[in-house]
Amino acid sequence: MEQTFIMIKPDGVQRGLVGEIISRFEKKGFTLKGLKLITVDRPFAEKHYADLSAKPFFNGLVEYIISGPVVAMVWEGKNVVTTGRKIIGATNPAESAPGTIRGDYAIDIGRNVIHGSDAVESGRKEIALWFPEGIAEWRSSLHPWIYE
Ligand code: DAT
Ligand code: MG
Repeated sequence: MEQTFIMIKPDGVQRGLVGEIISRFEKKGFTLKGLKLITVDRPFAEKHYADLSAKPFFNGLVEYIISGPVVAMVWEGKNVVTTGRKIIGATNPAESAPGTIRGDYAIDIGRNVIHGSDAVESGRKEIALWFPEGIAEWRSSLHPWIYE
């Protein structure tokens, strides 16, 4: 089954949005396969955002991600990468639809509360980076009530 890496950024943790965000993925029917609160250092954050290293906002982005603990998660389910991005909303909260996490809880692009993998392959890479210890092996007993 498809997996994605979801991270609640330091602003989401500080603002007490952890429960609300987890709840949205849970209620949708996705399965939580990995979860930890972790503060990462600069080299780690630079690795996570390596694809953006040439961007003018890269340093500010890295500063933001290392500014406090984040909640790193792995979520699993059919089309979870694409659907997860829809639940999160557009990168710039000014353009995120109401009802999405960024649309409901964020204003500035540099404080947009949450990260989600943009493709299955980048998800695989991000899960390997953030969960080198591996993730839980379990299957929800709700499976037949969520999938036909
Ligand atoms: P996303 O997080 O929606 O996948 P991204 O991968 O393009 O977006 O960028 C990663 C983060 O970098 C994004 O969540 C916020 C920040 N960012 C992106 N574009 C930006 C910009 N033009 N100005 C400031 N920060 C930006
Ligand atoms: Mg991205």
